[in-house]
Amino acid sequence: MQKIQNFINGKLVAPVSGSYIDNYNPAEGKVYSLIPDSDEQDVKNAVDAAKSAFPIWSKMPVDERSKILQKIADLIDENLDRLAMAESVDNGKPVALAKAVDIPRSSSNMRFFATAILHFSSEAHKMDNVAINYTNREPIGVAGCISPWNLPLYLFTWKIAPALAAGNCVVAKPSEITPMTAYLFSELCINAGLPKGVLNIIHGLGAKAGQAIIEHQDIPLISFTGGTATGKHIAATAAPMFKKLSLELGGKNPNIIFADCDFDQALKTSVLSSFSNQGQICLCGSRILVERSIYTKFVDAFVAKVKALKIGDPLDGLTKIGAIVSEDHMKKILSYIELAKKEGGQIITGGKQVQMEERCTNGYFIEPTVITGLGHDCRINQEEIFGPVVTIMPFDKQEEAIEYANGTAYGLSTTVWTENLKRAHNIANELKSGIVWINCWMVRDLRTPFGGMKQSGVGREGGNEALRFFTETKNVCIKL
Ligand code: TXE
Repeated sequence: MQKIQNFINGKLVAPVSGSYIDNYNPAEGKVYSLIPDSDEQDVKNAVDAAKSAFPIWSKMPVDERSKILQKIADLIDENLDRLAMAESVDNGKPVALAKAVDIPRSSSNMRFFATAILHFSSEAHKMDNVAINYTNREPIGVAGCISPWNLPLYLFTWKIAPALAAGNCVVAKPSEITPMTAYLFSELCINAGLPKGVLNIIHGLGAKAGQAIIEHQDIPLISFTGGTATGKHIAATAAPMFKKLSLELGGKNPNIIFADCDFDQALKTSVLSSFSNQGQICLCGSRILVERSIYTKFVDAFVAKVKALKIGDPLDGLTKIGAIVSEDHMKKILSYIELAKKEGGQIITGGKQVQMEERCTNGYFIEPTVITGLGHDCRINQEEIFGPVVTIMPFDKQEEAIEYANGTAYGLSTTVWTENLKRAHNIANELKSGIVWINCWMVRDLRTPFGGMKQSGVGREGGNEALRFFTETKNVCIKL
């Protein structure tokens, strides 16, 4: 049985305790590798290594840092098939999706920040002939980066790339549910010549290894992506320690479809925004709001397309709906489907666990599920399910659609389908979400601010937002 290793001080090492946790292959429903059950001693060793490496890395000429990070991006590209396979086996997502999205975006993340740092500038402010001010943005020290299981390498690199590019060293912890690609990434870092201690990867449980990172006094900033409840817990630990925090949390994203939309585009993209990655993307549009005059037409056409989605072995190139990431998460999603029935919803397609055959007989599979007949205030339309489950509701007026869209504790993303440009601008202005897509979904420019309002998070990632998060700002004022 393969034993994944921690990456500390440039070496792949066993956990100090010598104990390991089972790592499941969700398509087969069985243990296929072991991951370190790391604790605070492993975290201490990682922080010590990062602190020793910081003077070298933070003072290294930025184009040298950039070259090493670009080399890592090149190695990700060269290992596309191996990394995509590993991601699919570990997470349950279709290998075609990992190959088309997860892994290419991981190398883009590295390459984007490796080059962005070369153009990262700051400001000067001249006070007539009295004084000149200039703003320094300096690397901070050891950054703690904690990432979730839904887009494992994609979100792992989305955090560590700007942290490293800005000159920090990193102690990172991927999710214990999907550790494999971060482990393979360690090997690429060694091959790329990343100096020892610059990046350290600790595997293990959130409440143990993760908590030890949050609590460590020599980690002054934390970048976290995960559930809202966990984000709240992390903030409660980190805030009294005056740590700088970036929290990318959950969502309950509305997908608003007006009668004047490009119907075929809205229909096609809504299937993707509902069920891509088995609906396990915080940006998925899980609440579909349709203008009443096209409601029946949309529901009928949408259900027909959903029924045609191939649920299958994630390693089959034709599979569109793969396995749910874990048995626990599958049970959570199924419990929400039962709740939907209790709340008076109609399951108009899907709603059940899929009994697969052959290799996947014991895997975790759920039919893509569409629910109608629910009000906007019920739990199903208020709580994040994070699976292949969407609701569809009609609306009559634009104001109603906006009220429903803004009517949850979350505010991550909204998608709007309309060919009326004036309406598009007006509704974008009214929506309480950090990201608004008009006539598209998941179109991503890495320079743009990424993140949510309300309980979807604190702060923004992406472009200069990320580089400013991972640097300390100092104003120097010199008398003329
Ligand atoms: O989160 P968890 P999950 C959200 C998504 C969903 C969730 C899915 O909407 O709600 O994340 O990820 C570690 N101290 N987003 O269920 O449990 C844990 O080990 C320190 C939003 O995995 O919060 C894992 O590595 N760490 C996002 C990580 O936190 C702790 C995009 C996340 O775990 C910890 C993607 C602790 N006490 C998913 N407890 C966005 N908005 O961009 C757990 N962890």
